[in-house]
Amino acid sequence: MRAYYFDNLPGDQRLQHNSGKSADLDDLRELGVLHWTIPLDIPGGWEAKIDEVAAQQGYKNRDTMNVTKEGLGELYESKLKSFFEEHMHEDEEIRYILSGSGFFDIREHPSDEWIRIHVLPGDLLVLPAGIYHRFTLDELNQIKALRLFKEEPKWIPYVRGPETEANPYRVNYINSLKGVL
Ligand code: KMT
Ligand code: NI
Repeated sequence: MRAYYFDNLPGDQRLQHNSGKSADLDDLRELGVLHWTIPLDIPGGWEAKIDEVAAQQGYKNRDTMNVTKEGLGELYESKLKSFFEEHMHEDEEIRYILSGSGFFDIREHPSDEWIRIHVLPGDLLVLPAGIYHRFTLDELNQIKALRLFKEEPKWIPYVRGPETEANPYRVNYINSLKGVL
């Protein structure tokens, strides 16, 4: 995992867009974003380690998602488009990267700047409910991720707008940040 501020320049979303200003785990933690590195070749197996974190965090359900042309079929273009539209969820977005790579962009609050997180195999990333974010593949054009869920996934992306500002999960999120500032 490597994180930095997005350069906001137009051009292919799959390129790095590195402004040159880096972000670290503390910056992410202040935004409620959690990260663990669990190498795929860890002794005892990554599955056991994921089970441990899942038990501790209460992640009861999981599935695997393969974001490639083959994996998504006719949904490919529309899925990629909706992943990259700025949105929030009423649940955490929990991803363990099994192969490939990609970029999660998260909005810093209150600056509203994008922080770009490059995820690689072995990264476990948790975005809190209510955070504005988006996702894109990088130039490798493929990522396979384990998705973990606390409950049944209420997997609705709410595109940022006046309604999301009033969404109770968004309001809770913003209030939780005030507690740590
Ligand atoms: C999402 O919801 O944005 C995704 O699942 C992105 C692909 S998983 C790395
Ligand atoms: Ni999302």
